Amino acid sequence: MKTDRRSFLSTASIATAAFAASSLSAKAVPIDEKEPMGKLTKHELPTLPYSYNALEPFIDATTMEIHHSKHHKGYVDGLNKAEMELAKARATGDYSMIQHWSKQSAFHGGGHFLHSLFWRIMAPNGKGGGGEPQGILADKIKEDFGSFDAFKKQFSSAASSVEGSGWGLLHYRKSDNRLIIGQAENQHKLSSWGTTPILGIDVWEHAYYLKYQNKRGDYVAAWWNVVNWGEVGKNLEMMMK
Ligand code: MN3
Repeated sequence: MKTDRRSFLSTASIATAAFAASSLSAKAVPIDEKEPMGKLTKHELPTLPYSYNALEPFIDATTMEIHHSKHHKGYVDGLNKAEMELAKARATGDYSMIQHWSKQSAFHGGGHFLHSLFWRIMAPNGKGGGGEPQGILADKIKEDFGSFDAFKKQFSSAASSVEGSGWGLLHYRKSDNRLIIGQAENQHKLSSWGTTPILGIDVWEHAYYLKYQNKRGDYVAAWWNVVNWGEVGKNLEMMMK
């Protein structure tokens, strides 16, 4: 049977896939309904809800442009490639590369998910970005961390101290209805099960090095000025349902 990319993509009936708290751009593409390989999703780079220079002076335009158009694009392409290769393995029964493509899928899939979240939970300072959370999110932060200041200190510490490349994350854990601060190394390691990120800061050097060089703590401190608390609150309320 044919396994080239065109044959996978040509018979497209298009559906939008919503992915937890993040609005990932994706089209579900059936490969061939007669074949047992299942569906392929064509993941796409989401457009930013603001211009590349909108987060200045806290995050510079060049960093934003490279980060979105090159780095995030790379994760989208990598995830599409990994899922294609896994579909090919199902088609051919050749699983000799299963470990490699499973790892690639987790790495690039984590990258696509977290960057899609990252862009959405930021906004220009004073136009949705900065300030403090309101409403249910504000109450939940106070309940689970004691105060907004205590939350902010723990989150800043977690983000600043990620070993190597990774993320500082605020997760919602539905099983006991609470917020948890965590770290991720790369895009996916250290993840805990049963939690969904509702806020995250990318602390890979590509996210800040042009402007902040080695001063990751300064970048984390500046980043609070562009956090879109309204969006984070929506993510929380969606997960609490
Ligand atoms: Mn990044």
